[in-house]
Amino acid sequence: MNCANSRPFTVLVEGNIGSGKTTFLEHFRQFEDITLLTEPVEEWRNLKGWNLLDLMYSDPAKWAMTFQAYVSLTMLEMHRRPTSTPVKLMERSIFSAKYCFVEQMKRLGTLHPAQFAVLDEWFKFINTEIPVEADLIVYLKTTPSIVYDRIKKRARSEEQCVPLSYIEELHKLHEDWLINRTHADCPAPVLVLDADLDLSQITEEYKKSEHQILRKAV
Ligand code: DCP
Repeated sequence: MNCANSRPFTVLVEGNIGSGKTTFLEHFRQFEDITLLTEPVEEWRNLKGWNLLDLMYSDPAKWAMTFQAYVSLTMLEMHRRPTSTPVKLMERSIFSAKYCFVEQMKRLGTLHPAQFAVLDEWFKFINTEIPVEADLIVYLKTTPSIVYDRIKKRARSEEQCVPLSYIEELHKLHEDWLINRTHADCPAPVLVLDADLDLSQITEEYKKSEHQILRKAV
């Protein structure tokens, strides 16, 4: 099906670090007529040979701004990427960058208020001037201690220094944004899934979202 003239039904997949966003997207690879845009972590790990993710975790005060500026650019590129399918599934968004990660870094003081102000102006400009479409947010809700264990197990080298408290605060920011709705402009309705379940049970949970996501593709 070619949707060159109509915009795709756009789903943003959100949740804490290690909540299974990539696994969720992979579940939808079996279906036709759906574009999967996984998060560009590999681009963040290799920008002209520089590992920005590693620099950010190694020296946050120095590199958080650079990292988030690049994340915003790569997320915006994904939001704006043309697709020929009627459904587009995206891992994360410019919104979680702003409401969760940049907010967290401001609160921790790793972003100087002046750096935060610059990023905030970028977000405001994007929000008002550049169309960023979202029709549904799938929130993979988790318990911080569970994702903390997963992060330790998957052993992505850059994340080994991340403490449980960081994951707990990020969890609260996701909850504030997607459940408590503390920001006026939540961009789409939110479908909450239990992402604490382990791999043997999670497929059944993912299936609960198929109807809402695929309704435009079938
Ligand atoms: N990150 C960040 N700021 C952002 C987005 C991500 O600091 N705006 C960091 C947090 C992680 C890494 O990038 O160290 C990737 O985090 P994600 O939660 O986006 O992706 P995961 O790979 O953890 O997703 P999942 O395990 O749910 O598939």
